Amino acid sequence: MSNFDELLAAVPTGLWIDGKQSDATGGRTFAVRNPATGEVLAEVADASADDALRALDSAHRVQREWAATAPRQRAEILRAAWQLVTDRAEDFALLMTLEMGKAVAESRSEVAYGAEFLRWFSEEAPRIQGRYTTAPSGNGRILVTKAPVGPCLAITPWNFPLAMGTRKIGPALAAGCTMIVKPAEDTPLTMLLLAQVFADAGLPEGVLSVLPTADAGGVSGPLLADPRLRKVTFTGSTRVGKLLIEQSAGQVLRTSMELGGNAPFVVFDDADLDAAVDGAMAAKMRNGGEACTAANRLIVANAVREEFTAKLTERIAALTVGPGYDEGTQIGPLINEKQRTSVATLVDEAVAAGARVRTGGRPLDGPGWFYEPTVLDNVPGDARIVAQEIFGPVAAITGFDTEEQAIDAANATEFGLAAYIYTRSLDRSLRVADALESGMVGVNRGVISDPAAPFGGVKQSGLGVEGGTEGIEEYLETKYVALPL
Ligand code: TXE
Repeated sequence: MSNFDELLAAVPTGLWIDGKQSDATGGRTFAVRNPATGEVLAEVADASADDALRALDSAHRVQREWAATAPRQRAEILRAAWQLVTDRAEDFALLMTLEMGKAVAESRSEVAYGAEFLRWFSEEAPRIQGRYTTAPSGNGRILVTKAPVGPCLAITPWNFPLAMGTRKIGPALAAGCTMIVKPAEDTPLTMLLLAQVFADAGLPEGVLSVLPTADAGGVSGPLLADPRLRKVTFTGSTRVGKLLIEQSAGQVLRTSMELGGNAPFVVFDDADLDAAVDGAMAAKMRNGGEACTAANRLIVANAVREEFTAKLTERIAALTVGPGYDEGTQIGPLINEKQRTSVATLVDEAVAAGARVRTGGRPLDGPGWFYEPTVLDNVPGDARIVAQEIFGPVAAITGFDTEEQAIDAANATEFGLAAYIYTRSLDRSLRVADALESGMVGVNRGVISDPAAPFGGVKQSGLGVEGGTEGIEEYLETKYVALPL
């Protein structure tokens, strides 16, 4: 662990307020653990409601000045932060693997992906534009400008500890908003290191705060009730998203919600099956299945179902499971005991209802929250594993006969984030993509996230999008100024 110890010793463990670390009220701390061993990695400051208001004082104090900073200067700070994250990619990757568990190769990809939101939005900052036109009546001119929303709160999950932060921080800072981040209690270290990197990149004090806490609601509640906060942006469960929407009503806060998914992965009988298996491996097993875009339901044409299932089973059974920091590891542990129990229960229930285990199907003994990579076939349509997010390395396969049945099955969920279709027919891919009730559709592609594309869901998967030219709009208000002719 020696290089890990060195890395951990260099990461801030205090609250990040006013451009520096500070203790939490009363010196309270909480433990961050390595999910591969259960060992404590660090004791981190545990923010209270008072600490939250201290961060908001600071964000509010500098908001106007930050909004007035030249877009080019905001862009240069974001670009410098991208460069520093890129220079320290290996530190970020190891740190994420330590606190989140994922295979270090996946952490490295996340660093590149997560950092790119900073570079992408650095390029968007100087391109914020309004419009100017003559009223059709000829009675005046219309000036439409864009203004930053104001101080924002970001609540981020543990599954992508860097990227779920940067895709909120990037557009917020580019737009001229200040931001307070409440990282997930399982993975606060990555965000604290990012805060330090932003300070090194020249970000003025107070523009970005980070509040680790073991009491998420105790920190977010007072912030959402304070009229100085103008927006909350959240990635996490639909349950907590709904709660935050309710709590946002008091101040009529703007909200962006990236909530749970239940992605269908539809394989038609004309698909290139090897490509579909590759795609399913990426869409299902990436990040150990702990992704909101994960292929939750593999819906496969009955004509090719056995061939597809056999090929996928062979690949999944061959995955190497272990601590993420062992270079050969492909699947790390789940984040914590609660998540592993949740995965195990969904699998056990499905099997009791008639699903067939093709490989895996059990938690692994020993320390850490490991679960065997699993394939389930013949999953009954009414099993809970089909209705809710699995968030683990479990592929659940069902069959269909007609295109209409496939579309109906794909849409039979209250969620609507990602969907995937595999077919060689261009007509079918466009027809089905139109019919799917989801914010994103991958056609013959198992990985769709891209900082240059709008990421977001419909139905109970959320509100708003992150990334792309659209992503910055979430942090801008539209203002109309009426002028005489
Ligand atoms: O999520 P929570 P959990 C889904 C996935 C997973 C399930 C539960 O299905 O199995 O959610 O995971 C903060 N007020 N996703 O329990 O609780 C919390 O501290 C304010 C999908 O980890 O939603 C963390 O920062 N904040 C997802 C964040 O919410 C609260 C990613 C997410 O945690 C809070 C993660 C409260 N009362 C889980 N309670 C995705 N969309 O990618 C918790 N939080």
